[in-house]
Amino acid sequence: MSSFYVTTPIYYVNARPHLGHAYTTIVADAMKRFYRLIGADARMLTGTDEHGDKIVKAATKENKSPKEFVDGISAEFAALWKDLKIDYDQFIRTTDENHKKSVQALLQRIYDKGDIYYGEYGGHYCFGCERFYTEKELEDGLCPQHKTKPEYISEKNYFFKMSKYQEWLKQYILDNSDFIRPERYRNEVLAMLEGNVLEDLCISRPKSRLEWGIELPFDKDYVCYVWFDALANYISALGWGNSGDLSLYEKYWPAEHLVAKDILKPHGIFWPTMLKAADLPVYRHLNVHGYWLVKDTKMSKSLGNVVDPRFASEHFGLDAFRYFLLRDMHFGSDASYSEEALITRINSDLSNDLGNLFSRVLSMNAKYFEGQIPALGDLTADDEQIFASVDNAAQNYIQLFKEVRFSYALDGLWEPIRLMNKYVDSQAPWTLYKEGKTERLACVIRVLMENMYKIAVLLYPVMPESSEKMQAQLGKEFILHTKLIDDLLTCRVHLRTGAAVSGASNLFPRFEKPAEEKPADIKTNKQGKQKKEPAPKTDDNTEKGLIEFADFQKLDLRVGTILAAEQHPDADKLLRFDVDLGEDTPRQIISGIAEHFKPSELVGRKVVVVANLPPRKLRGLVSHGMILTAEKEDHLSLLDSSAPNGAKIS
Ligand code: ME8
Repeated sequence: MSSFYVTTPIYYVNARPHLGHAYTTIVADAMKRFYRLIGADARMLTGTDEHGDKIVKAATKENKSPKEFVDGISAEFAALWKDLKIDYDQFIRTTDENHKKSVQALLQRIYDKGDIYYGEYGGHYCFGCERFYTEKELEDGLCPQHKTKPEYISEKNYFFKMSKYQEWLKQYILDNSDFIRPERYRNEVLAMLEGNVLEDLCISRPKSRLEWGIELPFDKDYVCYVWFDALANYISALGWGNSGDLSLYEKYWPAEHLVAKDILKPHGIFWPTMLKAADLPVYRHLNVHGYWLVKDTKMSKSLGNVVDPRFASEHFGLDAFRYFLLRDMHFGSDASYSEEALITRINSDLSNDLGNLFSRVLSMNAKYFEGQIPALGDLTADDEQIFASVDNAAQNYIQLFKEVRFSYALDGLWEPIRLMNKYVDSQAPWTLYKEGKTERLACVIRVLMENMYKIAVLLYPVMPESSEKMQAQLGKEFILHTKLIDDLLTCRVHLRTGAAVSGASNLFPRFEKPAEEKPADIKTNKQGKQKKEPAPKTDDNTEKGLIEFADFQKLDLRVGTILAAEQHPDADKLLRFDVDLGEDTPRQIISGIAEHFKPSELVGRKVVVVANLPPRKLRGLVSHGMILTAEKEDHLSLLDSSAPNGAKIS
């Protein structure tokens, strides 16, 4: 059985996980599931990158030791992957003892080979990127990523002779056209290698400046540069250089790496040259994707537009969210995230096309054949066209998935889905039924079911739970085995005549577009469907302005602390808050109190929050609750409480 090994970047633990991290991890999960589906022994690695200046700074800001701090955020990543049902095999942390041993083994090996030397270096160091920049790389003297002025640092350090491998790397990329893909990133790396530009890489930091790192095996006064340490995770996770047991390494290396464009250079240049210097085979592919933007702007904490993947997946359904991410981003290019785009995609592709097909066919089958799979008869040209269209789409889908062109793969799969809906209309089973043409009716329904089954199986990597559900609705249990995909592509019949199938199907509920501003009469139910509030009953109590105790009990009032406060980017009267309500992640709350308070004076204040209001969009930002205030003679105060965060007021 062939093997397959996909990796995500190991994420920095200086920030909480967001949509961008979730995207790469979901893609890796979909790739692992895809390779399992086509019969490979697939493995997935993710984890956290925990050393370096950045982390020390973030920990100091929260008055925590680096270890205490990294444990907390690393656990948040792991918890998110659990909620998003990511099927990874291993979660590596660069503070793991085994990883440290590997990094030291790799350093020692390259040192022994003579490719690491000691020298003096002066350069422009960006603390955000944790790397030195050359004069040429700076833009107007600023770091191109962070737009901040780097610090000029001069010190003695260890260097990896990266320049020695420049020509080899260039030739390797030229000889292997999809080593780095899509092509634009291959070209970017080739451009970085034009001329004699590659400098040696500074791979140490003196302990006098930074202690939070892995000690160099050949000089205890230095720790390893965080990128050298981090990149090694891809092999240390397989036991290379730490366990003596190389079975995982031998089985799974070389890897299929997944990263976004921000870390192209370390993965496209540092890593292959490090591997080459250590006489190890380079990775199979570097798959580079673009950035998720929000309203064409980079997500950033200060803009308050950071998308919470947990909320989106809970609200819209995990599979629908996964489908959207893989379908709407053309792998390699940037894509724009918005709830409107997500809802449009769900309603058109999932509810209208796929969901509708399942629901129509299964309910007709319940009506015409008492929910049992009817027999396939003689096929007409129209029937053949359906089989051919699904088979053709399936072949393309598999090829495109291998080429990490997920959006095209899915787009292609939707052609037969739409064709099947048209086939239902043109074959008009209801007329066949009325006219008593039972054999033809049976054949039409069976043609549909067989092909719906194929689509359901193919969708497993993207929508695993829905795929299993669709197969179950067609009377099939999903069991992965090495011949599954070959059978699917070569056999026409997979279902059993007479088997009982589901009589109905409601796979993907429709969503209404979020209303802007004050939708006071709108409530959201569990599936996120919006419904009108019933008109209030006017009884005696309501006339007197009294409410029932049961009505009061509906309010979920909670104590919280404001962690961050800032002006709403698009509205003078609104402020944006992150409020800690004792939950896993702080809540974003938008409140119209900008005329009464300065954001800076609110940070750290205790507040009372209505915690069970439906999410509501205010000038583009979603508010997950309401901060209570008290007003007298135009003076607004916050409701204070000394109770702990999350305490319920009753
Ligand atoms: O760079 N859109 O960690 P990191 C899409 N520790 N993907 C995004 C994104 C966005 N807006 N924002 C982040 C590091 N990502 C290093 C990696 S690997 C040996 C060391 C994803 O926490 C994307 O995968 O900054 C990107 O490459 C990664 O998060 C950067 O994560």
